[in-house]
Amino acid sequence: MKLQCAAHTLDLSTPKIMGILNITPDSFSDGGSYLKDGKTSLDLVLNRAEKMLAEGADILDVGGESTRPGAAPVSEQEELDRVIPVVEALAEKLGALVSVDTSTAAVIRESAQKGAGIINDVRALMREGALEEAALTGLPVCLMHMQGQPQTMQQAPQYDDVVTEVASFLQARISACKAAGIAQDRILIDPGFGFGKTLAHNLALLARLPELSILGAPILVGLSRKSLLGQLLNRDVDERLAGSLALALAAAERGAAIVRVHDVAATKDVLQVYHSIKNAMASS
Ligand code: YH5
Repeated sequence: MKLQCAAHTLDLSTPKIMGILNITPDSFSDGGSYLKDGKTSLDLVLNRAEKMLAEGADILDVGGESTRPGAAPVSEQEELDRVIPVVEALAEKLGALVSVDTSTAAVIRESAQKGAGIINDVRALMREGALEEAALTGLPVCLMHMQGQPQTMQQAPQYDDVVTEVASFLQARISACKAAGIAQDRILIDPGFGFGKTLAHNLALLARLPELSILGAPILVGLSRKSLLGQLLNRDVDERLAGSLALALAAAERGAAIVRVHDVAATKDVLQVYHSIKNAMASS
C-alpha cells in the first residue's frame, strides 16, 4: 500500500519510522531540548531532525502542544509560533516528509501551506473546524483514539472491551472523514496508547492490534518511552529504550504500518532484523 503525502510517496508494504520532534517547553521525554534562552532554536531542531533522517526516519512528526496530564493548554497563536517555522524549515531545507501533531484548524491549514505531508491528530479531527481544514488540504490524516481529555484521561480509564470500543470510535471517525471528502486511502488509524488507558488496556490493544485491520486503514502506533513501560519495568523515561524496542517489534509483528518513536537508529535496526526474518518465512 502506498500513501500519497503531498510530494512524497510513502510505501507502507514494510513498517515505516516516524521520528518525534516535540517543540514544547514541557514535553515528557525530550522537553526543552530545543530551547535556547527560553525560545525554540531552529538550528537545534534542524540538527536533531537531520540526525533522525540520517538514522532512517521516514517521517518527522512536529508537535507544539503538550498532551501530558496537567500540562498548560497552549493558545492557537503560541502553537502556530512553535510549529509553523519548524514545519517550513524541515520541508524546505531538508526536503523531509513532515507530519504535524495538532488538533487546531489554523495549524492544520498553515502547516499544509508550508509543506507538511501528513496531519496527525490525537483528537481525531473533532475540534471545531479541524475536519474541514484537514479535508481542504488533501493530505493524509491520522485519527487517534483518546478517552477523555489530556488533563484527566488517566484518572479512571474504563471500558467494557477496550479493543471493540476503540475500533467503533475509529470506524465512526473514518466515516466522518469520508463524509467530509477525505478518501479512505488517505486515512490512518491509531489506538492511542496511553491516552485514557490503564496498563491492561494498553496491553490488550497491542496484543489484539490485528483486530483493527478490519477497518481497512494502515495502523500507526505511538508506544515509545510511554508510561506503560514505567509500569511494566519500573524505569524512568530515559531508561525505556529496550522496552520501547520490544513494543515496536511487537507492533510491527501485529501489522503496524508506522511506528512513532524517539529513538530512530535503534528502531531502524529492529525493523530491519524483523524484515529479514519475515522474508525468510516467505521463502522457506
Ligand atoms: C500517539 O500515540 N502520542 S504525544 C508520554 C511519554 C512519552 C511519549 C511518559 N502524539 C501519540 O508521545 N500521535 C503523542 O512518556 C501522538 N499517536 C499519535 N498518532 C505523547 C507522547 C508521549 C507521552
